Amino acid sequence: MSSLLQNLGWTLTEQKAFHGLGQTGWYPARICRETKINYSVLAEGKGEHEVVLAGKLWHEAATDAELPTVGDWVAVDPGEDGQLPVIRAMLPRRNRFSRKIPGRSCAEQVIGANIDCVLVVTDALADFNPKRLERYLTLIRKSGARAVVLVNKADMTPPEQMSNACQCVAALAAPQEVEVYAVSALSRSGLPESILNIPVGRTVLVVGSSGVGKSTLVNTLLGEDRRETSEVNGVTGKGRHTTVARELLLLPGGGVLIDNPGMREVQMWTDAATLRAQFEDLSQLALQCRFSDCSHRRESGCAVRAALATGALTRERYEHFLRLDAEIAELEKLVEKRRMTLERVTRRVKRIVLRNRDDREEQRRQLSPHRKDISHTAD
Ligand SMILES: Nc1nc2c(ncn2[C@@H]2O[C@H](COP(=O)(O)OP(=O)(O)OP(=O)(O)O)[C@@H](O)[C@H]2O)c(=O)[nH]1
Ligand SMILES: [Mg+2]
Ligand SMILES: [Zn+2]
Repeated sequence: MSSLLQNLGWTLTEQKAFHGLGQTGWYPARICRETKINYSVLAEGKGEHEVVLAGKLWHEAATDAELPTVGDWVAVDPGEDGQLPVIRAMLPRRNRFSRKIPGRSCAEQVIGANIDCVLVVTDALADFNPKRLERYLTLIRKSGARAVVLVNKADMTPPEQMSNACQCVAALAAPQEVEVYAVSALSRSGLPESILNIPVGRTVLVVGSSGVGKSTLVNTLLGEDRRETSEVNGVTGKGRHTTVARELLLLPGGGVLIDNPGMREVQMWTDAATLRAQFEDLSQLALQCRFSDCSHRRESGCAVRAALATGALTRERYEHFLRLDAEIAELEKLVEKRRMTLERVTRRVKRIVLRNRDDREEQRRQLSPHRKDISHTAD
């Protein structure tokens, strides 16, 4: 078994899935970079190189979330001489860390695949935002990866502010669900052993807002300045979004890091069932309301409002519960809109394919006027 693949996290599970494809000419690789058009992968004996995605995979993916992304294991066909190798298959994902695509879409964006630990970097200064951190923790829980929060820039922050921020983060989840550290990515101080020495084959995904020090941390762990970093000017915002592309990097000790561009938004991608499930307890409680059609607003004998009165239910959660149906309706509208857009795009692509075929046939007919009926043999 090859050592580069093992360092990248290749296990018997991937080995079996790859062999299951039954293609002896293909080789396994892990995606380390993604541009608008192409991918870069790391593979045994070939190092990092550019590949393209087979059109078949692109067409078969029902959503963007099903397309390969950084961290995915793929099977690559070396292809013809002088042409780029082609990704022919994606191996099943162990897990993925996703958010909602920014903006009004409801679609899922996969930030990284096959992730053991998500490292959220923040500071105790301007970036500190418990609501956003809570959303990160929910998304990490959904991925099944380990959650670690680094409150960075300890060297330039008053100690009390650092410890307040750390306590606040720790209170956002159960103790076994999150580890929190006050650190300085610049000076290495405070970093836990599990991050300083990421075990061979383990993948750590680094996320957080722009300017919090993700790339600085990555450089510190790599022991070299591989990733560009830059000053943040709080007034002009200049220097923001220094990192523009996600990248998977192999550490000298064998672990794997994925550096990300800063995220402005961390929203849930979700469906109606998940939304409802969050309020399962309140739905149960609502069964005890005096009126079966209780709106939980002003009726007497309302069990939900009774819970609000005792403080068992917070006002925030109560209001969210009242908005639930509206939120689900809104979500379903967005899902429907995306479905229709996809259908339109598919129809357009089909039209173009057909038109191109007609053009080619027309050309062939002109070139060989004696052959009459080639339309059924073309393509
Ligand atoms: N004082 C201090 N400055 C830091 C620390 N970590 C990062 N910085 C500085 O913060 C600025 C931004 O750091 P980057 O590593 O570029 O931030 P980033 O999270 O990668 O930002 P994007 O790539 O835009 O998402 C740089 O000037 C770093 O030198 C730290 O621990 N202490
Ligand atoms: Mg960066
Ligand atoms: Zn009620």
